[in-house]
Amino acid sequence: EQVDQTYIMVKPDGVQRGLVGEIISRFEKKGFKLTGLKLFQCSKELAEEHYKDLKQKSFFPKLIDYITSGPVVCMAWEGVGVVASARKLIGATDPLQAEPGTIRGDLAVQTGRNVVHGSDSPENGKREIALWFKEGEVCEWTPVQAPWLRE
Ligand code: YYY
Ligand code: MG
Repeated sequence: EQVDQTYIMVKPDGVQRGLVGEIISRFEKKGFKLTGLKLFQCSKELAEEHYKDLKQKSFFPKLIDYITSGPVVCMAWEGVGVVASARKLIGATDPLQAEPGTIRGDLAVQTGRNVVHGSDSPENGKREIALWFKEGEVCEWTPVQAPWLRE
């Protein structure tokens, strides 16, 4: 099968609330491979580029203020089906609609403070990883557990 990459980001509220370890754990325990990880204070320009498809939305200025309000944790994750699976692990955009057991369903209460981002397509996964990580910041490696996760 096709191996995909997704960009996952703990938003500033997740960092401030001490949820970084908990959120990383969800993807780690599932069995996906971490290939990039850093704490990072992003610029307004980078936040606007990341969310460029939402530029016309009324909430866009508030969204940019939120994302730039403190450090975020940037992650690249790899695996078969990782993009769609990560979206399921994250849950619905509105945390009150997100199922219990999902990150947003368990850890958040409002759309404007929904603790985590996940790419919505393999194409956007690649685009967002290239946007948030510099050359050499993403590692290719083979976890020892690989043969115990997939036949
Ligand atoms: O992919 P996802 O994060 O679940 O939602 P998007 O529709 O891509 O919106 C990105 C981001 O924008 C969302 O996580 C919170 C914020 N937002 C908002 O503040 N108000 C809305 N009505 C919709 C989205
Ligand atoms: Mg989105």
